[in-house]
Amino acid sequence: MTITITAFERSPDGGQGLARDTRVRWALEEVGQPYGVRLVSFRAMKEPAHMKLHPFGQIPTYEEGDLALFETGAIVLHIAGRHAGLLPVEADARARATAWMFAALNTVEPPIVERETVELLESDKPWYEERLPLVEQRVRDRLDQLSDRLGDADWLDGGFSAGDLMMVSVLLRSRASGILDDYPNLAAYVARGEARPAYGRAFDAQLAVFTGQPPG
Ligand SMILES: N[C@@H](CCC(=O)N[C@@H](CS)C(=O)NCC(=O)O)C(=O)O
Repeated sequence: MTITITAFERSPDGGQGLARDTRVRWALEEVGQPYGVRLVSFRAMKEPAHMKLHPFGQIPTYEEGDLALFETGAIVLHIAGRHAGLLPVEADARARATAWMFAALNTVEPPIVERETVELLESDKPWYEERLPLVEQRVRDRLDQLSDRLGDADWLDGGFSAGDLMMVSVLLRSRASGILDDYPNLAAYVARGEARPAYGRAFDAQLAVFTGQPPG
């Protein structure tokens, strides 16, 4: 069955892998599933045809036959459930890997996105100077805990899983702030994720949208 995802026609990060379609591309590359991409403009994302697929007018979406999905957690979980390679077979290990997916999206990503939002949208506000360190501390609190848990392991729970795919994707969003550099084991963990050939293919494909050049 053909898989089609949506992605930004012009990603605000210049195709540096931060738009969330990268996670979906990465998951599809890990399990060896080909996919097509429909590019959408910011205007088209808020028009009825796209809103029918995504109630919040965002990317990415995922279509496969009659199935249409939104939310990267649901999409990656769906891919990981259908194809071998992203979730352990053993039931308890599978449940733990799934827990790490949720931890990435519900516990680690929110403070990272909150900090980004303050930096991008509130820098001209009178509260900015006071607020930024507060939200930055919330990111550090989570990274302290995650760093302690990861220790010197390669991945969060045994072998690489969808939990790591999601956690690495989320941590990548904090790299531009410089915060990740203060956590050498997390920076190395992210680098291990980026070194995976599947990640490289996903990154190149997303960058190619921006540059207009075929993936190298
Ligand atoms: N929780 C959603 C977040 C989706 C999201 O924020 N997408 C961004 C791109 S990375 C977007 O479409 N932003 C444009 C907008 O919200 O108008 C997910 O994980 O899929």
